[in-house]
Amino acid sequence: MRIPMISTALLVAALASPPAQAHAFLDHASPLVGSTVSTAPRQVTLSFTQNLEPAFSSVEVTNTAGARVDTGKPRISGHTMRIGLKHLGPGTYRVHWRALSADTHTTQGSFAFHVGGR
Ligand SMILES: [Cu+2]
Repeated sequence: MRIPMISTALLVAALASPPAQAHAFLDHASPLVGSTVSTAPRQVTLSFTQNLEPAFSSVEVTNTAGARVDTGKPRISGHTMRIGLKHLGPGTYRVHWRALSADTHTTQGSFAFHVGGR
């Protein structure tokens, strides 16, 4: 049976190959991606899969009208990026992030979270 043997060889090769080069992807966030929180958060924290280059990584938080609701410059340390928030009323907010990782690759993305009403 030659075909099963080839398949097994390919599988072993795939398992043995080094991991794909890792860019800085969003690993997790607070508030959680897509979540509804009852209390307005004071900041957004983003954790990435790689360390970030502070000078070329950024985050903005906007309301549904597109106005910024963050307090300005993010604080970046290692693989974590944080930004303060203005007082948020109930509503939907979007976090837009851009990350340059140590391997010089840029990634970007956005997600929403919701602040619930009373
Ligand atoms: Cu990369």
